[in-house]
Amino acid sequence: MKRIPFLDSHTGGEPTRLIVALPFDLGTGSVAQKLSTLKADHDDFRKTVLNEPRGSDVLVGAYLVEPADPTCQFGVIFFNNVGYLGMCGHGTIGLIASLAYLGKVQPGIIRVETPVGVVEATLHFPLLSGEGLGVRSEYPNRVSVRNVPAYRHLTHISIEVDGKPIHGDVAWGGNWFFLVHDHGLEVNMQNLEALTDFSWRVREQLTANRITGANGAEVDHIELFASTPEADSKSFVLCPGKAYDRSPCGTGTSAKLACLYADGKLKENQIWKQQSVVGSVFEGSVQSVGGEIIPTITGEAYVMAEGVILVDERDPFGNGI
Ligand code: PYC
Repeated sequence: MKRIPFLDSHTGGEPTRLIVALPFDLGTGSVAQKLSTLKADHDDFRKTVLNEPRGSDVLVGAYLVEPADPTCQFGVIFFNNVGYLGMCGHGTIGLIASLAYLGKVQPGIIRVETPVGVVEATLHFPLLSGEGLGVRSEYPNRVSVRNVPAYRHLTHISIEVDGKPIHGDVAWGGNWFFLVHDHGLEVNMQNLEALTDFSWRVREQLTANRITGANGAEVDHIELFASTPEADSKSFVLCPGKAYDRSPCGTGTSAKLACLYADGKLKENQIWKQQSVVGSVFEGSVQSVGGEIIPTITGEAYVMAEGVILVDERDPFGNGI
């Protein structure tokens, strides 16, 4: 029987399953090189950790790995039910809150190497809870993530879905996104099936029309926006494995902020509140540094389960379905 400890958290409703100690060696290269080794030699482990019957399509995984960049304390590789992510905003917030729960980090700045670059997390000092009673929360869980540079790659691209034209921008926020406003759908929990179905067809149209990110990269996240009285914008984000993001999506919000800044609709350091379809909110802002747009996303994560994955060698579905 193989035993693999894990820690689950959620960030605005979106789960992150953290594996602190991988049961195999990934060598000494960069985190991007470690990701190549994972893809080539250990993809079964991703399915073991995340896929049914043990996991579900909604789970996002995080492997804690050694960074190669000497300025970083940690490296991380995020993954989902169908593959790997470049970066993950909700996942980084979940990672840092989980490390705080484990006593591995203190409030302050924590640099993390990802396959697409270094991100800088700030673990905030815990808020006083209990209205002036002076009771400190158990572990700090509010985290700001200064992401990799975000940018808009293509503007106002027209595609047809169900015979109707819609428009969107292709933007990078650590993953590739297609951001749509004129979809005509209500963004709420009662409409999840229609939102999922529509977003999937948008993705198929992007593929059919060869609309890609830089260097032919697949645009595998679809973001539909709507207005809300509770934030600056509300969004539905469809992830590559057809699960929707319960959080406002950190990399998706980063892509959105880059587009807003490019359109002159967001100033440097102006706070933008992005709400998810489940109602959770991230705060975001951008800074322009040397011609690059650097988004920062803030949110809270809560640890919610710790346990041990058991892999029984006799189990035909022990490594996932
Ligand atoms: O928060 O960046 C994010 C994210 C990507 C996929 C799911 N969540």
